[in-house]
Amino acid sequence: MLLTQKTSNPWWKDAVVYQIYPRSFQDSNGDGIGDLQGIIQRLPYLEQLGIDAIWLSPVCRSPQDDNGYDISDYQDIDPMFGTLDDMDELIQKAKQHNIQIIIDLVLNHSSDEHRWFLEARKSKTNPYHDYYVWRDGTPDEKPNDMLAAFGGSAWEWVPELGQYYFHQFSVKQPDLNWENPKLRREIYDMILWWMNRGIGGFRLDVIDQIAKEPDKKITANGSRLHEFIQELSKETFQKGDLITVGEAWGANTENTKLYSNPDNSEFSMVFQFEHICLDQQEGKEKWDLAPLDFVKLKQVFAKWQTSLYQCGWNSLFWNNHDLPRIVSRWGNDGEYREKSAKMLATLLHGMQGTPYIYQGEELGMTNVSYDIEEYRDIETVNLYQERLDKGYDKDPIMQSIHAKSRDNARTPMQWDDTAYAGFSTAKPWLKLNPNYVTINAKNECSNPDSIFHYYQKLICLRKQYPVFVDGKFELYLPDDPDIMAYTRTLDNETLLVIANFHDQTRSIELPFAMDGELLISNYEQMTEPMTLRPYEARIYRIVRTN
Ligand code: TEU
Ligand code: CA
Repeated sequence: MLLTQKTSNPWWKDAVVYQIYPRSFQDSNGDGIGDLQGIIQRLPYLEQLGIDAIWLSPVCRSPQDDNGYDISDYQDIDPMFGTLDDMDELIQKAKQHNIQIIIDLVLNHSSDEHRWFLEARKSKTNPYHDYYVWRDGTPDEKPNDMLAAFGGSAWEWVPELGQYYFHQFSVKQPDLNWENPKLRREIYDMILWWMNRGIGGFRLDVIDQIAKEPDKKITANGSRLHEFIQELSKETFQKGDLITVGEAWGANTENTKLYSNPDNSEFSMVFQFEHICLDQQEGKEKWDLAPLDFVKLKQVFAKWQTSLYQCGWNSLFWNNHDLPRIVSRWGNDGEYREKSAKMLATLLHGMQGTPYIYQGEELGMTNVSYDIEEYRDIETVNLYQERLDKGYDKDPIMQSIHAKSRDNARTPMQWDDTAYAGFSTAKPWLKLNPNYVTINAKNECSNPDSIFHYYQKLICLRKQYPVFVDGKFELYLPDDPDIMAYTRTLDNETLLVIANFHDQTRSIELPFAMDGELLISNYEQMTEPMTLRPYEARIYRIVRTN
């Protein structure tokens, strides 16, 4: 794979990416678990939507302690999902549908069943020992009080060695030691091997946590982070024409200028989560529910849009496999489900950056409220037990789980209204959202006014008008409690994006006339041009002709 010539804009700037959570997308062999052949079957659907790339959550060999984010072989496919031949077939067939495959690289940690770790824990002198992060100690004296994301201490005792290993996530996800150049080289060779198979890009799991310094209790943004990323990029990504996106909960607008430097020295872009964590208060957990602040949301979007203009690049997303469904979170998943889903899509796709659609978002799929027995996610299951042990009542715990559990995003894809929603012929690994009978792809594809067709149109607009890609962002009405309004301007062309975030009709006043060509709207006819109905959204295109 050779470096192709750089045009003014890399290909991923007007691309739209679709995230697939493989175990929940399409089952092809009747075991209730989605797989690679299932994805191949659905390529025509994705081509119809108009996306350019698929980000696949991990499909490599894994004990599935964290649904594949615990990899035991980076160069093989988990039998649950298929074989390497299926993967090669997916890469090739997707290309025939003009779709690139982006794979998920989990490089902060491996599975404790990875060959490296099995070796590493044999002895302190084993050549693989230093691939992981170890500290001496005694059974009752941990190196420090750091906690793991999925509950309990971040240190796990290995009696045979008289040492602890460090894990930021589950005990089955030991952290890799990026200080070790041999480990880094081994990772680069593995990435080059994937690039040779025709991969279109990589999503890098919790990449801001690879340069951890546990003795200083530093996880994200360690002092060697950008040095490691620049080496990684140089040794691998820069040898191809890829889209790369790092997951970085610790990203801010300053370090994202490094991460997404247009000189291509790190990644194409990162996922940052400031707009997601708006309700997160200092010292509180994500489970401690707090109200959402709309004015703050606008400020955060505006800050990122403005800060990265011409010196970095944004990713645009509302959803992923770790987050609740956006229509249930910021929209209205009852009466105004369809309107609010379209409104949220309009706001996001009107901004500058590369949009990501998470499977089912294009159908307006919603959160679920199950009993605890139905949940499968390690984080949810552990959280439930941890809070019970701490003396919380069951009701508030379940309220938090209903609002925030990662399984909200992971319920099987709703294809049609038949048994198991066309997802499988057998009982799915995670319970289907009962609303699949009405909310499903079959209905959406047959209705020209559907959320699906609205997304399709937004994707077309991005390809049609360069102002969607390059236009400069400006926010209006920053303090308005209901309306988000912004423009995007490129040369003599301006896009005006306006949306009513709430369920009351609102009149608006902008410092200029609202006219031009109406490119898209989620309501049929215009009423008063300066009035927005519940969750109404519009994009106008205004061209100055002087
Ligand atoms: O997630 C990173 C992460 O820190 C959180 O999103 C985490 O999932 C949790 O919700 C915090 O409350 C990435 C992956 O996206 C996630 O699925 C993995 O479980 C995690 O890394 C570990 O690999
Ligand atoms: Ca299957």
